Amino acid sequence: MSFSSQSSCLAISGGVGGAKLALGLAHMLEPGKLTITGNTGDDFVHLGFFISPDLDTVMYTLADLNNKDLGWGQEGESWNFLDAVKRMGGESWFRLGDRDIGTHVVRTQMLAAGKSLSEVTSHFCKQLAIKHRLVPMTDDPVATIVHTRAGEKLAFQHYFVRDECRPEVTGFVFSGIDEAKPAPGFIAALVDPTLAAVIICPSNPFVSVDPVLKVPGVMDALNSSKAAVIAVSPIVGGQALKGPAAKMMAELGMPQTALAVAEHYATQYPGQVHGFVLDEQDRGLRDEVESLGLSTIVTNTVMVTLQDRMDLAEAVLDFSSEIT
Ligand code: FO1
Repeated sequence: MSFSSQSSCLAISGGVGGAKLALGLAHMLEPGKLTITGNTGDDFVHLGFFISPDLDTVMYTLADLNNKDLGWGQEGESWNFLDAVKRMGGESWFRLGDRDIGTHVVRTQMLAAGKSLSEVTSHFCKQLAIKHRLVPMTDDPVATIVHTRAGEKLAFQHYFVRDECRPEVTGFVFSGIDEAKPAPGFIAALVDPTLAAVIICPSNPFVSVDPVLKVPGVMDALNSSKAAVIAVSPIVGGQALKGPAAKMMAELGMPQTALAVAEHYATQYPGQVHGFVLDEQDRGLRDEVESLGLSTIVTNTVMVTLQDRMDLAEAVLDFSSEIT
């Protein structure tokens, strides 16, 4: 069954992996029918700039400005600012490209002038002629803190970029989440009566998806919705497609498998996630995932080309129509 043109879809995305599927969905759905909610737990202030890496990765991807080699930042970057900072003895571990800094300067100015992160993101999308809605999970400050075996509590970008994910993790805290409210565009998408599919993109379940789903009010809204909630595994053949998800799983004492990702969603959000998408390489896990109570499809989830992104988007949307 194919996804009805009257229905709407909400995608939940972290950075690079999530943005690939978000782009596929943007090619398959009319602008009014897709909202993409980005994780903001990775956001931080660095060198005086307010940086929102996951929103920017999705935004640059939708505008076809993304750096295809790095996965984050803009295509055709130069690094004069960073070199100058380094020369003056400043912090250069977080690589801010000259073009990318334009985004951070304007965002920082607009936030200081009293605009919300939602307003800034919507303004940027207009400037870049992005037709689909991209919204933060919240306009309130939420910061992912990584707890480590050595006892340190690291701000996310210190763990991820500065320390290159080396510290062994023991858990994650989303500081500020209890006081956070879903951003207006996020809640509007959740309560939209035409919402038929919520797609959890193949992003890191612990540090990209959990912060979004744990914003107070999100689970209640999902509970009241008739939409099919479908997660796409970011683990394929025992490896993370990008980033430290598999390493984190090992350190948290979990098997490094797509099945363990499905278990994570099934136990963290009982009854709330209805479907799971496995890659062809993990076909053998299908029965075990289904025994968790999740309907399952097996398809190619490794997105190399634009066609791969669109094919996966189509498969996931069709799957959502079958399980509602
Ligand atoms: N990731 C890196 O691995 N190294 C960097 O120097 C880096 C800089 C950077 C600058 C702007 C931006 O929007 C993202 C950037 N990222 C960098 C990516 C980012 O830290 C992560 O991909 C996400 O936070 C995880 O989704």
